[in-house]
Amino acid sequence: MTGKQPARRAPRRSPTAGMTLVPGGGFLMGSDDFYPEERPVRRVEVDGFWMDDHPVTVAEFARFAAATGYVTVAERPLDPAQYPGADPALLRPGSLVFHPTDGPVDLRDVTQWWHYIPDAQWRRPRGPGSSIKRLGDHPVTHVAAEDAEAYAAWAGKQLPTEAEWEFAARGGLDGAVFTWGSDFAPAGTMMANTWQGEFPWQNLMTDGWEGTSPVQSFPANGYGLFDMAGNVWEWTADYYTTRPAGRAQHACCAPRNPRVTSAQAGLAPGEPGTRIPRRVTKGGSHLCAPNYCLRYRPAARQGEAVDTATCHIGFRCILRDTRSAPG
Ligand SMILES: [Ca+2]
Ligand SMILES: [Ca+2]
Ligand SMILES: [Cu+2]
Repeated sequence: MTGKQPARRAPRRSPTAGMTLVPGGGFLMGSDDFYPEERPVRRVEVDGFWMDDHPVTVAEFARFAAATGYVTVAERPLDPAQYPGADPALLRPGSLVFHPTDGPVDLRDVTQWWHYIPDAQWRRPRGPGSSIKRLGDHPVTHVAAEDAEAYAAWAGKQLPTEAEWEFAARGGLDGAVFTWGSDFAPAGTMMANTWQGEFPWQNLMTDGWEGTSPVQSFPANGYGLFDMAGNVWEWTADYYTTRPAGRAQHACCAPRNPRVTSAQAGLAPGEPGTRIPRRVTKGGSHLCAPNYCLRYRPAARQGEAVDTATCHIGFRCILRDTRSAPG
């Protein structure tokens, strides 16, 4: 019943067009100034790699789906055994879609703005009746971690670790709050697609976009990477733990290429849905607002259940271990 899984392709030997070289090096990972899960700031080293300069777009994902017949997690029938007591007729494939509320609400209850919409998927990002006709150059959304992995394997690429993603997002600006520096809007210029106004009801769209935006609508960072802040959250290869990768610190040396590969580490004891491991997502999205979620920063991180798909999570790929010299 699950989708055809495309064969894993041998990793490419050379980057594709639209990839940019991220030189390896050491950096300060995390932040002590915002949310607890980002702490502490610690020195981490990563090897160099090539990275897609934009999140995978709807058009790019459509080529993958057409070539392979791949069926995303959000399109697959739900297994009634996983939902004891639920009316099987209601177990329709779907995904989470954001709807603004009519006015200010208690921000602790996310079900006021997140709705499970049957038949919502990457081709219908706002649910039945919506389409991707004008969204070809927007990031693909409604993809679970497994979908991102399947695309990466088909492309002969990999998903970045959290450390690789954060190093790339910083663009060489060690310790800066944002991917472009420390001012949110330098000289009044909006640098990323986030949410301006009071979340979740007042979307002022000072940046020009209500939902996702075409990739590369905002300036690139120091490594030539677009949309590392905002637009869509991006899946990484690491499982989520509140003890982030590279946190174990030894006086002698910074951890090199740290990663969290144990799904067990991604389980959150005592929280609902604990049987589903979580992966780290990075970069924040068009739904991140200062009054709720100031996460359009390279240090920010969020744990998402691996089978979760929403209208604000996408991904991009990297390529490690190529011998090809930078052009
Ligand atoms: Ca916006
Ligand atoms: Ca992003
Ligand atoms: Cu957010």
